[in-house]
Amino acid sequence: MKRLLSPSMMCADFRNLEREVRALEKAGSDLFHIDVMDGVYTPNLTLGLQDIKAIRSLTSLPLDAHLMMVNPGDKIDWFIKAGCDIIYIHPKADAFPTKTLLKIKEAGVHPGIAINPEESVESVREMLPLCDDLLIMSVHPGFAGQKFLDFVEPKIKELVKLKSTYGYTIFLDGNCTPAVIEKYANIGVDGFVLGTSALFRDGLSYQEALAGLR
Ligand code: S6P
Ligand code: MG
Repeated sequence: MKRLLSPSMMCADFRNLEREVRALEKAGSDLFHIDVMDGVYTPNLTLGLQDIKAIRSLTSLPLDAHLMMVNPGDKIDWFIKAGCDIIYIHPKADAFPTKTLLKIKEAGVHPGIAINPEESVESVREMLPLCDDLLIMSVHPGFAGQKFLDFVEPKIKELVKLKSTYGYTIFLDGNCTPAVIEKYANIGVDGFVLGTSALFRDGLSYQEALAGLR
């Protein structure tokens, strides 16, 4: 099965966004991961609507927006209109997460949830039938360059087992090194967010890095 590779755009060189998007697309990216942090839900402030619109204007590849913000339901129309193809919310940041997921679906966009390291399968069970995509966090949301939290492994395996029941696609986000990608692709994870651990690092071109990860 093809591994889906999604560069994390917060790690890209924003001095020349157009060059980055074109180079990543040419190198074989499958989609673009866009981390939206509001400085309230997360101890960091990153990309926003203007960045999404700029990236949207540069590529027709799918955009997956990872909303790390409080009350995403209130603002979901913004992200739908900006042209996102997958929208992940953090369920605990939303008063009515299932309402938001249904709204995303109704708009013809793929709904997804991001599951933090300390959140169990049970805590999101009701949402699984409503999701097209799951983003399993292997670090705490907020920063690139963190260490992989090994205790998430049993949860990843449990959610992989439930794939045939619910039909979702699973992405892993956080410290996805080449070794992590190899290991979890073999277990059944479909896609990986690529940050400083596998793609945005010195020594390898995007072309070489992505070819290696395939
Ligand atoms: C973290 C964020 C992620 C990071 C990505 C960075 O809050 O959701 O998408 O951008 O994990 O990757 P790396 O390889 O630097 O950990
Ligand atoms: Mg992310």
